[in-house]
Formats: sequence, C-alpha cells, structure tokens
Amino acid sequence: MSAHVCYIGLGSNLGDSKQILRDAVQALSQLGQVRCSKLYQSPPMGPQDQPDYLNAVVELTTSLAPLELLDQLQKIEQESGRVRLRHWGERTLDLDLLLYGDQVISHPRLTVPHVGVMLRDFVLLPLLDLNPNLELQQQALAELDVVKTSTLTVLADETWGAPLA
Ligand code: ROI
Repeated sequence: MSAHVCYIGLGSNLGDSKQILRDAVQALSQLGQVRCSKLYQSPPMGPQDQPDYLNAVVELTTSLAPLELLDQLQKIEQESGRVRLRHWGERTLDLDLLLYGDQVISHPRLTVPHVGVMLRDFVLLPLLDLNPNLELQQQALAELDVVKTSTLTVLADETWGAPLA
C-alpha cells in the first residue's frame, strides 16, 4: 500500500493543553510515522475572551485514505473528551487535516488543502518547521507576509511531543 505524507494541525485552549496535544501525538503515531513541529502559544483567532491556544503541526506518513484518516482524527478528538463551547470558541482538541500529499480534495466532509493554511500563522510556522521549502499553489509559504510578521511564541522545541523516557 502506498504511503502519503500528510500534515495535521493541532490546537487546544481548554484543559491541560500540552498534555492533551502530547496524547494526540501519541495517538497519531498509531496511524503511521510522525514528526513533530515546535510547540507554539498563539493568541485566539476569533472571540478574544478565550485563553491563548497551544498549536503545533504533525507530519504523518500514512497509508490511510483521506476519509479513513479523517475518521481516525475525529475519533482521537472524541476520545480526548473533546469539548467545544461555541463557534470559533475554546476547545480541548482540534485536529485539522491540512495537507494530504499534493492532493486537492473537495468533499462534503473534507476540504484539502485546509481553507486556513495560507492565512494562519499558527498553522504556517509549525508547517515550516517540518518542511521549510513547502509550496502551495506555487507560493513558497515562507515568503507569505503572515509568516514574516508573525509574533507567535515558541514554547518548546521539536522534542515536546516525544513520550517521556
Ligand atoms: N486560534 C488559534 N490561535 N489557534 C487555533 O488553533 C484556533 N482554532 C480555532 C479558532 C477558533 C479559529 N481560533 C484559533 O478553531
């Protein structure tokens, strides 16, 4: 079976976010080979009266098909005890399928590339940790203004997601 290199955005701003994201990386590692970005703290996009988010991106090399992968991501979200308080509001765990190889997918359940990829620094900076030369729609992501002007805080280097020895 052929493997695909995928990128998954992780976000949390409810509960013990660092542990929740670490558990999510562990769960993702059951689906294929994983590499972790640095861990970032980012101010909320959306309503401002919610806590800052922790954000990261995982590169997953998997033989799962896109909708199979989506099912697994939603299962991991549910098993984390996912709580979502309001639209664009605080949540315990978000797993967004950002990129699936270079496939373009338009399906009622799934849009790839994810609509936010080009717009959100909390997705772009961790993506660039993993793949500094990444291009989308013939645009080098590292050259985007939103990347150059970003003020995200790095909380931890790439080893944050590794299980404790
Ligand atoms: N804002 C930040 N900073 N990080 C997120 O992961 C995030 N996720 C969301 C919304 C509510 C859009 N805002 C976010 O879903």
